[in-house]
Amino acid sequence: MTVDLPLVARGKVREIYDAGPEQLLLVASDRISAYDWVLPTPIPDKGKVLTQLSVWWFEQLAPVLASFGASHHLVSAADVPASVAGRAMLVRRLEMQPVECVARGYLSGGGTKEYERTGSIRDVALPAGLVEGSQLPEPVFTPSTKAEIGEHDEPIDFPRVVQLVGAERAEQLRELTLALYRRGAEVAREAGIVLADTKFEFGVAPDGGLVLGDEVLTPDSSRFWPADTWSPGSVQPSYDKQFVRDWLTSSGWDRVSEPPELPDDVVAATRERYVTAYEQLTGRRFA
Ligand code: Q0Z
Repeated sequence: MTVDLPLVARGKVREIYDAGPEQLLLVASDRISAYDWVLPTPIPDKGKVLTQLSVWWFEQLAPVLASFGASHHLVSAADVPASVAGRAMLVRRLEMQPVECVARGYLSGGGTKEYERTGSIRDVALPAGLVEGSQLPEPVFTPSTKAEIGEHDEPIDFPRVVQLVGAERAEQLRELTLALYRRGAEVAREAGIVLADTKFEFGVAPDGGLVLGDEVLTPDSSRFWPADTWSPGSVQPSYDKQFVRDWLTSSGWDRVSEPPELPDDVVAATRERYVTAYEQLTGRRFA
């Protein structure tokens, strides 16, 4: 999986390359992360499934974006180097906004902690009695800022978003994030998947227009739960990573030392989950 372009950035499971003054190449690997580690065992086709899912979502979300006078960064998933065919997107180079735009429709993880401490999430008061996994009365915008490498993103409140990007842009980010989440959750629910929450990243084009960037509505940027077993009151099984988490937990791994290799059956079952998610959501066959 070698690309003859200058490397711009490397994430846990993806790389970005310089594809000229106006474009970047985003490449999704088959690496998988769990419990803040990148595992030594790749999941075959994971990068292709996630890239193709993102491409499909960009098409689905185009009308929502257009209704806000915005667009997405995808230029082409076809016109990419042969070595990364299927797992790469050529995108517009943007000035990325320093805010991670998270929308939550269900209580989970950090959202549950915040609710238990304050009875609200960010500026939004919530009814009593919600539990891990509960659907929220309305989706909530819960922005964060990108932390230093190795740290978790830091939750921020709306006034902080205004400080970072200005009042007009902040409002546009919040309303567009919620509109994209609502549409994504509706489509996912029809495919038997609960979209508990998701993170969008936006950039600004040279003409000042707001542009949806990065990957969108993949299991790596979102919490996907199987709808048929959704049952508030405990931590919900992850649609994609549950076999991996269960196996790691039962392996005796301490989460401090280097993680062990995954067995073949866990790899195969996990690959199947990614492919099934893609096929159920898109109605397309993964090839
Ligand atoms: C996205 C990231 C990844 C590591 C920068 N269209 C764009 N223009 C400018 N910058 C970005 C994008 Cl998408 C951009 N990231 C996130 C992605 C590996 C970090 F593949 N960083």
